[in-house]
Amino acid sequence: MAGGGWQALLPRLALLAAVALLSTACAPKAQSTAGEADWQAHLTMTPQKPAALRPVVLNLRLVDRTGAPLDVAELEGFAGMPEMEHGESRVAFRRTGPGLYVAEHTFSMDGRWVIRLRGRRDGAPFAGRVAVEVGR
Ligand SMILES: [Cu+2]
Repeated sequence: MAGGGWQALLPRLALLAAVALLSTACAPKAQSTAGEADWQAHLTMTPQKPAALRPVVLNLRLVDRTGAPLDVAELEGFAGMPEMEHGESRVAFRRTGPGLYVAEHTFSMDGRWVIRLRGRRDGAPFAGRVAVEVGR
């Protein structure tokens, strides 16, 4: 094989190395906890390590500052990627018990996602977000 062929591969190898570096920058995270001062959201997923284009079941548990179930009326989720501009897709949460919500969702890409939460708590607007790592 001529040296020219090998050198032509170099840019591609450099790109692969850069992508690999980016991929390892974020550790896998199957579970996510996020919250504001007086509530928390605990997210678990099945499978634990979701991959792009494969359905995943999202189990969301909301609790107040005392750890008691937190019910949010009309809870909606919107999944987006902070580093990208392809917009958000709706995550259709439904209530399955006190403070418990479940949704099936298929993430369109591997990477870091944030699910924005929106609803009403005691008649006032509720907003939050949970982070999800997909395909890592
Ligand atoms: Cu994306």
